[in-house]
Amino acid sequence: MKPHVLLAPLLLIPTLALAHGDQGHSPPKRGKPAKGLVSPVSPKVTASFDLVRTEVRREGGHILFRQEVREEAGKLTPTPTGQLAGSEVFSYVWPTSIDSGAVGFDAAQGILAFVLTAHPDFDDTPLEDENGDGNKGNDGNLWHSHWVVLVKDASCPGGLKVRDIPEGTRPKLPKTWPGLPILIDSPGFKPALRGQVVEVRIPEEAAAFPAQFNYDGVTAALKVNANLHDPLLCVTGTFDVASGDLSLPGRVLR
Ligand SMILES: [Ca+2]
Ligand SMILES: [Ca+2]
Ligand SMILES: [Ca+2]
Repeated sequence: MKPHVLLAPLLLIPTLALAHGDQGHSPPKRGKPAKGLVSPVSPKVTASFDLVRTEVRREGGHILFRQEVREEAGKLTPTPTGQLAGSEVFSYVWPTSIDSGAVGFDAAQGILAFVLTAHPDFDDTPLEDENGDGNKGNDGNLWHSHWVVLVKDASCPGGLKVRDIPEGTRPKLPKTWPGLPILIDSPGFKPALRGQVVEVRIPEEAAAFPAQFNYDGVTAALKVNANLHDPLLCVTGTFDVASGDLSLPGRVLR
């Protein structure tokens, strides 16, 4: 069944870019320091992508990335198309002010985002067997984690893409880079999606996390280019944005 969802283009990308350039200097959101980003129920948004709370927290040697949605976290995944080209990806996204160098890419490559994705038409976790059947290449439909570097691209419907690796170049890549020609990492952190909650715990030592950073919460759809080249993976639109304006107002809680 084709999901009935509302997708909005990322019209406020300049704000996002500005927030990134000004990383670490935004004041905490007044009045809500202990709760992360609280966002309104959005009846027009599919319940499983309707963000009501987003937070990042330091907890017992881990960084907890957490989102609460209206209900049925993780329920909706893309309709399979049977091929990689033109296939869809659904995602829970935490864009951050963390430098791309912190997870093993070259420094200053764009907006580093922690992302959970599901996409039934391909597998990009060649080191992980998420469904436990002995085959590491057949479980892209199950929610799994990535780091991605997002940059602007006017040819994408949502105005953003996962940064491409131009042919003939050899950028710095994390050890768990899955081999796609884009700045994506498949670090294997196991997510939990149940009820209203989407969460992942990342060991502090798994990345060079700064003492403090900014974040936002986004639920979004992406699409693999029908021609399988640059831009390979476009953001096509958002379901919901925690801050409402992609200004990355979140501060890490403890
Ligand atoms: Ca909402
Ligand atoms: Ca896999
Ligand atoms: Ca498998």
